[in-house]
Amino acid sequence: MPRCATFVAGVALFLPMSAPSAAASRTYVVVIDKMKFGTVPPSLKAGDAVVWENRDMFRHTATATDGSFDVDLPAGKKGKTVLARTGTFAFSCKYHPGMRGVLRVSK
Ligand SMILES: [Cu+2]
Repeated sequence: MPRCATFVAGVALFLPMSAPSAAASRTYVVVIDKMKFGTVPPSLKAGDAVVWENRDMFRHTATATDGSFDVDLPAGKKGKTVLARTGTFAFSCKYHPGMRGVLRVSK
């Protein structure tokens, strides 16, 4: 079956790992595919976690501009960032500066 590359490139999966609850922290997956970060979850809260899933054949990183996180992501691997603080965190890949995004973390 043909795969639509354009569609796949933009996909991010939002997968709460536990049952919905106002207080529970959640884990979201941001897929990196075809040299792009997927869509970042829109309503992150302090205490949530982001799992970065690198589906590319290239090594990437998820590196915060302010140094608050720096996740190494070898080809095909995942890495996790726990969002301890509220704020707006720009991030990019060390190796591919055109790959970038922003995490907005609220209370
Ligand atoms: Cu990269």
